[in-house]
Amino acid sequence: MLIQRAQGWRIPASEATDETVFMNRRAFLAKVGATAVTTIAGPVFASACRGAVPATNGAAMGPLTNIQTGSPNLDLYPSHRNTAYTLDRPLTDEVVAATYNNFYEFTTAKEKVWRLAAKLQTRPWTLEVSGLVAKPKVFDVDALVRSLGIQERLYRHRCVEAWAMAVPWSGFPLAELIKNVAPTSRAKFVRFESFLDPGTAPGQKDHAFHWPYYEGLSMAEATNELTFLASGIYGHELPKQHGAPLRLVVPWKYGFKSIKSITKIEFVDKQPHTLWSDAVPEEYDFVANVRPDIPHRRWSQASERMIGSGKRRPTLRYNGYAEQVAHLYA
Ligand SMILES: Nc1nc2c(c(=O)[nH]1)N[C@H]1C(S)=C(S)[C@@H](COP(=O)(O)O)O[C@H]1N2
Ligand SMILES: [Mo]
Repeated sequence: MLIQRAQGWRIPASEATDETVFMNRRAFLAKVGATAVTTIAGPVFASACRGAVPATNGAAMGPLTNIQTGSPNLDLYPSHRNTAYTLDRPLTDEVVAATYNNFYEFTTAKEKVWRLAAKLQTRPWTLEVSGLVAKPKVFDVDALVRSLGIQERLYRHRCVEAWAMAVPWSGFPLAELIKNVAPTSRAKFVRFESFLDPGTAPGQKDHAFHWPYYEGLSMAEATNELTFLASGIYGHELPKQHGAPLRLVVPWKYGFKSIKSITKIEFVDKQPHTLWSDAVPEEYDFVANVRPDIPHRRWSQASERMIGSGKRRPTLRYNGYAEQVAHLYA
């Protein structure tokens, strides 16, 4: 029984059959609806959709507008772009990114996440920061975003399943939040936790995983310049399926490290457990750095497939961020 369950939920990690990315543009447009029209006509840059997406509520409006109403922060978007972070590839279509998601709390079916995630109420939302810190605090996420301010960064994203995208995130470095809570010298790792609400998130009834989703980084990783907390994408607040109101972005690691809809951040002295390492330890380790030379147990990691275009590219060591992070693993 247990083994069968395990095999069942391993299947979604296989990228063998994936229709979305092989669908032609016209068919894809028809499927996602008219909201796509303004932004799908080529590589989408945040500047091209400035002001185009209102914060309205609802799945009925489509994948791009699946954003919680009542934002006090609309004036913050779009934010200035930090040009230190450049890409070697076009940005992924916004609609493609918004309709091809991993968010196991809702479903393992990537194309269905955005509709199911519409139920999640992402405002008001509190983030509890605790553990080995001098100044623990429960933040209101909207107030936190306003007080730290936001910038835009273009990052590559590489899922362990070998699909990849390139998107403009809006947010702030995790290091800035960390400064605010003043970790003690005993803090060696950071543990992150997502929400728990099986009534809203049916995937949390699947006991193959221990909910809520939990992840972790070393302090050196957490304070690296690249490590980012995103409140927005494509020049507006995060649609719920991307992990509103606040999600981690760790671009040199496989995507599962980038935990969505964070409720708790805890500073600890020992390496924390993580959801994927606990569920399938032989396939997902704590460090999870993008490495073309280390195959997954069931597939090669030597190349990756860009969602939307379907273009295959060689996987880059540390997802192309060796300059910023290789020293952490020397
Ligand atoms: N809470 C939570 N965070 C999560 C996941 C998840 O299932 N639950 N999936 C991860 C994986 S495997 C990937 S690839 C990215 C996908 O982010 P995106 O849907 O915004 O592209 O989210 C990560 N964060
Ligand atoms: Mo992933």
